[in-house]
Amino acid sequence: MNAPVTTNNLDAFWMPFTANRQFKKNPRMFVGADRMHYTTSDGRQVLDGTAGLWCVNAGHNRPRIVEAIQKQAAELDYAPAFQMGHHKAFELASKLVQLTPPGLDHVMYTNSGSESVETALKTAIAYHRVKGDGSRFRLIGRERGYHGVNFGGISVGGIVPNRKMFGTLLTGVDHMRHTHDLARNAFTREVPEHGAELADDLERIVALHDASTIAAVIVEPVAGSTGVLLPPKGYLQKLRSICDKHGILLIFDEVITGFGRLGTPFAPDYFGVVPDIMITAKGLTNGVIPMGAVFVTNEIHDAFMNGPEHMIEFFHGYTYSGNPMACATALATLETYREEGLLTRGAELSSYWEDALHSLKGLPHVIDVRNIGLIGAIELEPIAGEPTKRAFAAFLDAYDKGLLIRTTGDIIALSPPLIIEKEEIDFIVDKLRDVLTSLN
Ligand code: PXG
Ligand code: PLP
Repeated sequence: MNAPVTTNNLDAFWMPFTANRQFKKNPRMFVGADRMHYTTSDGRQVLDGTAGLWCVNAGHNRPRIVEAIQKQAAELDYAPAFQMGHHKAFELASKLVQLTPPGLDHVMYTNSGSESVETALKTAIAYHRVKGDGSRFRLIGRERGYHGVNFGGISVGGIVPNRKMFGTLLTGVDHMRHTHDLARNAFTREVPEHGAELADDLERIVALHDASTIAAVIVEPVAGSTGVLLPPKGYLQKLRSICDKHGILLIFDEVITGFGRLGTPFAPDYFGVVPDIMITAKGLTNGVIPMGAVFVTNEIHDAFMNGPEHMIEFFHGYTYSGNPMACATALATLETYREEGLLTRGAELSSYWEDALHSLKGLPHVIDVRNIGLIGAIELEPIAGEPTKRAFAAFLDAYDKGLLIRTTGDIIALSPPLIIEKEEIDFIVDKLRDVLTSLN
Protein backbone atom coordinates (compact mmCIF):
# COMPACT_ATOMS: atom_id res chain seq x y z
CA MET A 1 0.00 0.00 0.00
CA ASN A 2 1.39 3.40 -0.95
CA ALA A 3 1.48 5.95 1.85
CA PRO A 4 0.31 9.45 0.88
CA VAL A 5 3.25 11.67 -0.06
CA THR A 6 3.28 14.64 2.24
CA THR A 7 6.18 16.61 3.65
CA ASN A 8 5.50 15.38 7.16
CA ASN A 9 4.98 11.74 6.29
CA LEU A 10 7.46 9.70 8.31
CA ASP A 11 6.70 6.42 6.63
CA ALA A 12 8.90 6.39 3.55
CA PHE A 13 12.28 6.77 5.23
CA TRP A 14 13.45 3.44 6.66
CA MET A 15 15.82 4.81 9.27
CA PRO A 16 19.25 3.26 9.98
CA PHE A 17 19.94 1.52 13.30
CA THR A 18 16.68 2.92 14.67
CA ALA A 19 13.61 1.52 16.38
CA ASN A 20 11.54 2.84 13.46
CA ARG A 21 8.07 2.14 14.87
CA GLN A 22 8.91 3.59 18.26
CA PHE A 23 10.55 6.67 16.71
CA LYS A 24 7.69 7.42 14.35
CA LYS A 25 5.15 7.36 17.16
CA ASN A 26 7.05 10.10 18.95
CA PRO A 27 9.71 11.55 16.65
CA ARG A 28 12.77 13.37 17.93
CA MET A 29 13.69 15.96 15.29
CA PHE A 30 16.51 18.48 15.13
CA VAL A 31 16.08 21.68 13.17
CA GLY A 32 19.35 23.46 13.95
CA ALA A 33 22.71 23.19 15.65
CA ASP A 34 25.35 25.58 16.91
CA ARG A 35 28.59 24.68 18.70
CA MET A 36 27.61 22.40 21.64
CA HIS A 37 23.83 22.42 21.13
CA TYR A 38 21.05 21.19 18.92
CA THR A 39 17.71 22.95 18.57
CA THR A 40 14.76 20.56 18.51
CA SER A 41 11.62 20.97 16.42
CA ASP A 42 9.79 21.93 19.61
CA GLY A 43 12.28 24.74 20.21
CA ARG A 44 14.39 23.20 22.97
CA GLN A 45 18.19 23.27 23.31
CA VAL A 46 19.81 19.84 23.66
CA LEU A 47 23.48 19.55 24.60
CA ASP A 48 25.32 17.27 22.18
CA GLY A 49 26.97 14.76 24.51
CA THR A 50 28.00 12.55 21.59
CA ALA A 51 29.39 14.94 18.94
CA GLY A 52 26.64 13.73 16.62
CA LEU A 53 27.72 10.14 16.13
CA TRP A 54 31.29 10.64 17.39
CA CYS A 55 32.07 12.92 14.47
CA VAL A 56 31.38 16.62 15.15
CA ASN A 57 34.67 17.06 16.99
CA ALA A 58 34.86 20.84 16.50
CA GLY A 59 31.22 21.38 17.39
CA HIS A 60 28.44 22.56 15.10
CA ASN A 61 28.13 25.44 12.65
CA ARG A 62 31.80 26.34 12.58
CA PRO A 63 32.33 29.42 10.39
CA ARG A 64 35.41 28.21 8.47
CA ILE A 65 33.69 25.02 7.50
CA VAL A 66 30.45 26.71 6.46
CA GLU A 67 32.36 29.23 4.32
CA ALA A 68 34.57 26.58 2.74
CA ILE A 69 31.57 24.57 1.61
CA GLN A 70 29.78 27.60 0.19
CA LYS A 71 32.88 28.71 -1.70
CA GLN A 72 33.77 25.27 -3.01
CA ALA A 73 30.26 24.60 -4.33
CA ALA A 74 30.50 27.70 -6.51
CA GLU A 75 34.09 27.08 -7.63
CA LEU A 76 34.45 23.37 -8.45
CA ASP A 77 31.54 21.20 -7.40
CA TYR A 78 32.74 17.87 -8.71
CA ALA A 79 35.74 16.48 -10.50
CA PRO A 80 36.06 12.89 -11.72
CA ALA A 81 37.95 10.83 -9.19
CA PHE A 82 39.60 8.42 -11.63
CA GLN A 83 42.44 9.56 -13.94
CA MET A 84 41.76 13.23 -13.05
CA GLY A 85 42.72 15.43 -10.12
CA HIS A 86 42.03 18.70 -8.39
CA HIS A 87 44.34 20.66 -6.12
CA LYS A 88 42.53 20.29 -2.82
CA ALA A 89 42.75 16.48 -2.85
CA PHE A 90 46.56 16.73 -2.99
CA GLU A 91 46.76 19.60 -0.54
CA LEU A 92 44.64 17.70 1.96
CA ALA A 93 46.67 14.50 1.57
CA SER A 94 49.92 16.40 2.16
CA LYS A 95 48.51 18.04 5.28
CA LEU A 96 47.05 14.82 6.63
CA VAL A 97 50.25 12.82 6.35
CA GLN A 98 52.01 15.50 8.38
CA LEU A 99 49.55 14.85 11.19
CA THR A 100 49.75 11.06 11.09
CA PRO A 101 52.66 9.11 12.61
CA PRO A 102 55.85 9.10 10.52
CA GLY A 103 55.82 6.34 7.94
CA LEU A 104 52.07 6.46 7.34
CA ASP A 105 52.67 8.82 4.44
CA HIS A 106 50.14 7.79 1.82
CA VAL A 107 46.40 8.16 1.90
CA MET A 108 43.37 6.88 -0.02
CA TYR A 109 40.02 8.64 0.28
CA THR A 110 36.61 7.11 0.90
CA ASN A 111 33.19 8.41 1.94
CA SER A 112 32.65 6.72 5.28
CA GLY A 113 34.18 4.56 7.95
CA SER A 114 32.61 1.47 6.42
CA GLU A 115 34.21 2.18 3.06
CA SER A 116 37.51 2.91 4.77
CA VAL A 117 37.38 -0.53 6.37
CA GLU A 118 36.74 -2.28 3.05
CA THR A 119 39.56 -0.27 1.49
CA ALA A 120 41.97 -1.25 4.25
CA LEU A 121 41.11 -4.96 4.16
CA LYS A 122 41.42 -5.13 0.38
CA THR A 123 44.70 -3.22 0.47
CA ALA A 124 46.14 -5.63 3.04
CA ILE A 125 45.32 -8.72 1.00
CA ALA A 126 46.45 -7.15 -2.27
CA TYR A 127 49.70 -5.97 -0.68
CA HIS A 128 50.77 -9.48 0.18
CA ARG A 129 49.84 -10.59 -3.32
CA VAL A 130 51.85 -7.90 -5.11
CA LYS A 131 54.79 -8.93 -2.95
CA GLY A 132 54.38 -12.50 -4.23
CA ASP A 133 52.82 -13.73 -0.99
CA GLY A 134 49.31 -14.44 -2.28
CA SER A 135 48.67 -17.22 0.23
CA ARG A 136 48.18 -14.60 2.94
CA PHE A 137 44.44 -14.04 2.69
CA ARG A 138 43.07 -14.46 6.20
CA LEU A 139 41.77 -11.49 8.15
CA ILE A 140 41.65 -11.52 11.94
CA GLY A 141 39.22 -9.36 13.88
CA ARG A 142 37.99 -9.35 17.44
CA GLU A 143 34.81 -10.16 19.31
CA ARG A 144 32.66 -7.06 19.85
CA GLY A 145 34.64 -5.14 17.21
CA TYR A 146 32.75 -2.63 15.07
CA HIS A 147 34.09 -2.02 11.60
CA GLY A 148 31.06 -0.59 9.86
CA VAL A 149 28.29 -2.42 8.10
CA ASN A 150 29.64 -3.64 4.76
CA PHE A 151 30.47 -7.29 4.17
CA GLY A 152 34.18 -7.11 4.97
CA GLY A 153 33.56 -5.02 8.05
CA ILE A 154 30.84 -7.23 9.50
CA SER A 155 32.96 -10.29 8.78
CA VAL A 156 35.91 -9.08 10.85
CA GLY A 157 33.56 -7.31 13.25
CA GLY A 158 32.20 -9.02 16.30
CA ILE A 159 28.81 -7.51 17.09
CA VAL A 160 26.35 -10.37 16.85
CA PRO A 161 23.17 -8.59 15.64
CA ASN A 162 25.21 -6.83 12.95
CA ARG A 163 26.37 -10.22 11.59
CA LYS A 164 23.83 -12.92 12.21
CA MET A 165 21.29 -11.92 9.55
CA PHE A 166 23.73 -11.90 6.66
CA GLY A 167 24.69 -15.41 5.68
CA THR A 168 28.20 -16.69 5.28
CA LEU A 169 30.04 -13.36 5.25
CA LEU A 170 33.70 -13.40 4.13
CA THR A 171 35.49 -16.69 4.45
CA GLY A 172 38.94 -16.98 6.00
CA VAL A 173 38.15 -14.77 8.99
CA ASP A 174 38.90 -15.54 12.62
CA HIS A 175 38.44 -13.56 15.83
CA MET A 176 40.38 -12.86 18.99
CA ARG A 177 38.51 -12.47 22.27
CA HIS A 178 37.44 -8.99 23.35
CA THR A 179 39.21 -7.33 26.26
CA HIS A 180 36.24 -6.33 28.44
CA ASP A 181 36.67 -7.72 31.94
CA LEU A 182 34.53 -6.05 34.60
CA ALA A 183 35.47 -8.63 37.23
CA ARG A 184 39.06 -7.38 37.17
CA ASN A 185 38.84 -3.88 35.73
CA ALA A 186 35.58 -2.19 36.83
CA PHE A 187 35.79 1.57 37.54
CA THR A 188 39.27 1.85 36.02
CA ARG A 189 40.42 5.32 35.03
CA GLU A 190 41.84 5.37 31.50
CA VAL A 191 43.73 2.19 30.52
CA PRO A 192 42.89 -0.90 32.63
CA GLU A 193 45.54 -2.93 34.40
CA HIS A 194 44.51 -6.48 33.50
CA GLY A 195 44.24 -8.34 30.23
CA ALA A 196 47.37 -7.79 28.09
CA GLU A 197 47.62 -11.57 27.87
CA LEU A 198 44.47 -11.59 25.69
CA ALA A 199 46.71 -10.49 22.81
CA ASP A 200 48.14 -14.02 22.93
CA ASP A 201 44.92 -15.11 21.23
CA LEU A 202 46.67 -13.99 18.08
CA GLU A 203 49.43 -16.52 18.70
CA ARG A 204 46.81 -19.24 19.07
CA ILE A 205 45.19 -18.22 15.79
CA VAL A 206 48.61 -18.22 14.12
CA ALA A 207 49.27 -21.69 15.53
CA LEU A 208 45.93 -22.88 14.15
CA HIS A 209 46.09 -21.44 10.63
CA ASP A 210 49.82 -20.82 10.18
CA ALA A 211 51.14 -17.30 9.80
CA SER A 212 51.72 -17.85 6.09
CA THR A 213 47.92 -17.68 5.55
CA ILE A 214 47.25 -14.51 7.55
CA ALA A 215 47.18 -11.10 5.86
CA ALA A 216 46.14 -8.72 8.62
CA VAL A 217 44.71 -8.13 12.06
CA ILE A 218 42.18 -5.34 12.51
CA VAL A 219 41.25 -3.76 15.84
CA GLU A 220 39.85 -0.53 17.16
CA PRO A 221 42.55 0.84 19.50
CA VAL A 222 39.65 1.75 21.80
CA ALA A 223 36.44 -0.05 20.84
CA GLY A 224 33.73 2.61 20.63
CA SER A 225 30.47 1.47 19.16
CA THR A 226 30.28 -1.72 21.20
CA GLY A 227 30.28 0.33 24.40
CA VAL A 228 33.75 1.78 24.95
CA LEU A 229 36.15 -1.06 25.67
CA LEU A 230 39.66 0.05 26.53
CA PRO A 231 42.82 -1.85 25.64
CA PRO A 232 44.53 -3.25 28.74
CA LYS A 233 47.97 -1.88 29.55
CA GLY A 234 50.51 -3.42 27.15
CA TYR A 235 47.88 -5.13 24.99
CA LEU A 236 48.41 -3.13 21.79
CA GLN A 237 52.20 -3.36 22.16
CA LYS A 238 51.84 -7.11 22.36
CA LEU A 239 49.64 -7.29 19.27
CA ARG A 240 52.20 -5.20 17.40
CA SER A 241 55.07 -7.48 18.30
CA ILE A 242 53.16 -10.67 17.43
CA CYS A 243 52.27 -9.14 14.05
CA ASP A 244 55.90 -8.20 13.44
CA LYS A 245 57.12 -11.64 14.36
CA HIS A 246 54.82 -13.27 11.82
CA GLY A 247 54.75 -10.73 8.97
CA ILE A 248 51.10 -9.86 9.62
CA LEU A 249 49.85 -6.33 8.95
CA LEU A 250 48.31 -4.47 11.88
CA ILE A 251 45.30 -2.30 11.02
CA PHE A 252 43.98 0.27 13.48
CA ASP A 253 40.39 1.30 12.88
CA GLU A 254 40.50 4.89 14.13
CA VAL A 255 37.13 6.00 12.83
CA ILE A 256 36.25 7.07 16.38
CA THR A 257 39.66 7.50 18.00
CA GLY A 258 41.12 9.60 15.17
CA PHE A 259 41.22 13.39 15.18
CA GLY A 260 41.64 14.19 18.83
CA ARG A 261 39.14 11.97 20.61
CA LEU A 262 41.80 10.47 22.92
CA GLY A 263 43.41 13.83 23.61
CA THR A 264 46.02 13.09 20.96
CA PRO A 265 45.69 13.43 17.19
CA PHE A 266 45.57 9.64 16.70
CA ALA A 267 45.82 6.50 18.82
CA PRO A 268 49.53 5.85 18.09
CA ASP A 269 50.26 9.21 19.75
CA TYR A 270 48.50 7.96 22.87
CA PHE A 271 49.63 4.33 22.99
CA GLY A 272 53.00 4.52 21.26
CA VAL A 273 52.04 1.72 18.88
CA VAL A 274 52.02 2.43 15.15
CA PRO A 275 49.94 0.27 12.80
CA ASP A 276 50.65 -0.49 9.13
CA ILE A 277 47.26 0.80 8.05
CA MET A 278 45.15 3.41 9.81
CA ILE A 279 41.45 3.83 9.04
CA THR A 280 39.71 7.16 9.62
CA ALA A 281 36.44 8.97 8.79
CA LYS A 282 34.02 10.96 11.01
CA GLY A 283 36.19 13.71 12.55
CA LEU A 284 38.10 14.15 9.28
CA THR A 285 35.35 16.49 8.06
CA ASN A 286 33.77 17.23 11.43
CA GLY A 287 30.97 14.97 10.20
CA VAL A 288 29.68 17.73 7.96
CA ILE A 289 30.32 16.14 4.56
CA PRO A 290 30.82 12.37 4.37
CA MET A 291 34.48 11.44 3.97
CA GLY A 292 36.98 8.85 5.14
CA ALA A 293 40.71 8.37 4.70
CA VAL A 294 42.93 5.29 4.88
CA PHE A 295 46.61 5.78 5.64
CA VAL A 296 49.20 3.20 4.63
CA THR A 297 52.93 2.86 5.14
CA ASN A 298 55.37 3.79 2.42
CA GLU A 299 56.26 0.13 2.18
CA ILE A 300 52.68 -0.84 1.34
CA HIS A 301 52.24 2.01 -1.12
CA ASP A 302 55.57 1.42 -2.84
CA ALA A 303 54.92 -2.29 -3.27
CA PHE A 304 52.11 -1.40 -5.70
CA MET A 305 54.17 1.06 -7.77
CA ASN A 306 55.38 -1.57 -10.20
CA GLY A 307 54.61 -2.64 -13.75
CA PRO A 308 54.07 -0.44 -16.81
CA GLU A 309 53.50 3.21 -15.89
CA HIS A 310 50.34 3.55 -17.96
CA MET A 311 48.68 0.77 -15.95
CA ILE A 312 46.36 1.37 -12.99
CA GLU A 313 48.25 0.11 -9.93
CA PHE A 314 45.30 -0.68 -7.66
CA PHE A 315 41.83 -1.48 -8.96
CA HIS A 316 39.91 0.21 -6.21
CA GLY A 317 38.21 3.57 -5.52
CA TYR A 318 34.88 5.36 -5.34
CA THR A 319 33.02 7.86 -7.52
CA TYR A 320 33.39 10.29 -4.64
CA SER A 321 36.97 9.51 -3.53
CA GLY A 322 38.47 12.92 -2.80
CA ASN A 323 35.29 14.76 -3.79
CA PRO A 324 36.06 18.51 -3.92
CA MET A 325 33.33 19.43 -1.44
CA ALA A 326 34.61 16.84 1.02
CA CYS A 327 38.24 17.95 0.57
CA ALA A 328 37.33 21.60 1.12
CA THR A 329 35.42 20.62 4.25
CA ALA A 330 38.31 18.53 5.57
CA LEU A 331 40.81 21.34 4.95
CA ALA A 332 38.61 23.81 6.83
CA THR A 333 38.15 21.27 9.61
CA LEU A 334 41.90 20.74 9.99
CA GLU A 335 42.36 24.50 10.07
CA THR A 336 39.76 24.80 12.84
CA TYR A 337 41.42 21.98 14.80
CA ARG A 338 44.81 23.70 14.41
CA GLU A 339 43.64 27.20 15.35
CA GLU A 340 41.88 25.98 18.48
CA GLY A 341 44.31 23.22 19.47
CA LEU A 342 41.45 20.73 19.41
CA LEU A 343 43.48 17.63 18.57
CA THR A 344 45.09 17.81 22.00
CA ARG A 345 42.38 19.63 23.93
CA GLY A 346 41.02 16.34 25.22
CA ALA A 347 44.25 15.82 27.15
CA GLU A 348 43.77 19.13 28.97
CA LEU A 349 40.22 18.26 29.96
CA SER A 350 40.51 14.53 30.52
CA SER A 351 41.18 14.57 34.26
CA TYR A 352 38.24 16.93 34.87
CA TRP A 353 36.11 14.72 32.63
CA GLU A 354 37.31 11.60 34.43
CA ASP A 355 36.55 12.94 37.93
CA ALA A 356 33.14 14.19 36.83
CA LEU A 357 32.13 10.85 35.33
CA HIS A 358 33.46 8.75 38.19
CA SER A 359 31.35 10.80 40.60
CA LEU A 360 28.44 8.74 39.24
CA LYS A 361 29.84 5.58 40.83
CA GLY A 362 27.42 4.28 43.45
CA LEU A 363 24.23 5.44 41.71
CA PRO A 364 21.56 2.78 41.13
CA HIS A 365 22.37 0.14 38.48
CA VAL A 366 25.82 1.60 37.67
CA ILE A 367 28.21 -1.36 37.39
CA ASP A 368 31.09 0.45 35.71
CA VAL A 369 32.35 3.88 34.74
CA ARG A 370 35.27 4.13 32.32
CA ASN A 371 36.95 6.93 30.42
CA ILE A 372 39.78 7.87 28.12
CA GLY A 373 40.49 11.24 26.51
CA LEU A 374 37.04 12.75 25.91
CA ILE A 375 35.27 9.41 25.80
CA GLY A 376 33.20 8.14 28.69
CA ALA A 377 31.01 5.14 29.36
CA ILE A 378 28.61 4.19 32.11
CA GLU A 379 27.63 0.55 32.14
CA LEU A 380 24.28 -0.32 33.68
CA GLU A 381 23.09 -3.60 35.08
CA PRO A 382 20.56 -4.85 32.47
CA ILE A 383 16.97 -5.48 33.52
CA ALA A 384 16.74 -9.27 33.87
CA GLY A 385 15.41 -10.74 30.63
CA GLU A 386 15.14 -7.32 28.96
CA PRO A 387 18.59 -6.27 27.78
CA THR A 388 18.99 -2.72 26.39
CA LYS A 389 15.70 -1.53 27.90
CA ARG A 390 17.17 0.26 30.91
CA ALA A 391 19.77 2.19 28.91
CA PHE A 392 17.25 3.11 26.23
CA ALA A 393 14.97 4.53 28.93
CA ALA A 394 17.94 6.59 30.14
CA PHE A 395 18.50 7.85 26.58
CA LEU A 396 14.87 8.99 26.25
CA ASP A 397 14.84 10.62 29.66
CA ALA A 398 18.16 12.42 29.06
CA TYR A 399 16.83 13.75 25.76
CA ASP A 400 13.75 15.12 27.53
CA LYS A 401 16.08 16.74 30.04
CA GLY A 402 18.16 18.45 27.33
CA LEU A 403 21.08 16.04 26.88
CA LEU A 404 21.90 13.82 23.91
CA ILE A 405 23.68 10.57 24.85
CA ARG A 406 24.25 7.28 22.95
CA THR A 407 23.39 3.90 24.26
CA THR A 408 24.53 0.52 23.05
CA GLY A 409 23.29 -2.51 24.88
CA ASP A 410 23.05 -1.28 28.47
CA ILE A 411 26.03 1.02 28.14
CA ILE A 412 25.77 4.81 27.95
CA ALA A 413 28.52 6.24 25.73
CA LEU A 414 29.64 9.85 25.81
CA SER A 415 31.89 11.68 23.36
CA PRO A 416 31.18 15.41 23.39
CA PRO A 417 32.62 17.88 20.88
CA LEU A 418 36.22 18.71 21.78
CA ILE A 419 35.27 22.37 22.28
CA ILE A 420 33.37 21.45 25.45
CA GLU A 421 33.87 23.69 28.52
CA LYS A 422 34.00 22.54 32.15
CA GLU A 423 30.52 23.94 32.88
CA GLU A 424 29.17 21.79 30.07
CA ILE A 425 30.88 18.73 31.51
CA ASP A 426 29.13 19.58 34.79
CA PHE A 427 25.83 19.88 32.92
CA ILE A 428 26.28 16.42 31.38
CA VAL A 429 27.07 14.81 34.70
CA ASP A 430 24.30 16.63 36.60
CA LYS A 431 21.72 15.55 34.04
CA LEU A 432 23.01 11.99 34.09
CA ARG A 433 22.80 11.96 37.87
CA ASP A 434 19.14 13.01 37.62
CA VAL A 435 18.45 10.40 34.97
CA LEU A 436 20.20 7.55 36.76
CA THR A 437 18.66 8.37 40.11
CA SER A 438 15.13 8.11 38.76
CA LEU A 439 15.73 5.08 36.53
CA ASN A 440 13.83 1.84 37.11
N1 PXG B 1 34.81 1.64 12.20
C1 PXG B 1 34.59 2.11 13.45
C2 PXG B 1 35.60 1.83 14.53
C3 PXG B 1 33.44 2.87 13.72
O1 PXG B 1 33.22 3.32 14.97
C4 PXG B 1 32.79 2.59 11.41
C5 PXG B 1 33.95 1.86 11.20
C6 PXG B 1 31.85 2.80 10.27
O2 PXG B 1 31.79 4.13 9.89
P1 PXG B 1 30.51 4.66 9.05
O3 PXG B 1 30.94 6.04 8.67
O4 PXG B 1 30.38 3.77 7.85
O5 PXG B 1 29.32 4.62 9.98
C7 PXG B 1 32.52 3.12 12.67
C8 PXG B 1 31.27 3.90 12.88
C9 PXG B 1 27.77 4.60 17.92
C10 PXG B 1 28.07 4.68 16.45
O6 PXG B 1 26.81 5.18 18.36
C11 PXG B 1 29.31 4.35 16.00
C12 PXG B 1 29.59 4.39 14.64
C13 PXG B 1 28.62 4.78 13.74
C14 PXG B 1 27.37 5.15 14.20
C15 PXG B 1 27.08 5.10 15.57
O7 PXG B 1 28.54 3.99 18.66
N2 PXG B 1 30.85 4.02 14.24
N1 PLP C 1 26.73 0.53 -8.88
C1 PLP C 1 26.79 0.96 -10.15
C2 PLP C 1 25.80 0.44 -11.16
C3 PLP C 1 27.81 1.88 -10.53
O1 PLP C 1 27.89 2.29 -11.80
C4 PLP C 1 28.72 2.35 -9.55
C5 PLP C 1 29.76 3.33 -9.86
O2 PLP C 1 30.00 3.70 -11.00
C6 PLP C 1 28.62 1.87 -8.24
C7 PLP C 1 27.61 0.96 -7.93
C8 PLP C 1 29.57 2.32 -7.16
O3 PLP C 1 29.30 3.61 -6.77
P1 PLP C 1 30.36 4.47 -5.92
O4 PLP C 1 31.56 4.66 -6.81
O5 PLP C 1 29.65 5.76 -5.63
O6 PLP C 1 30.68 3.68 -4.69
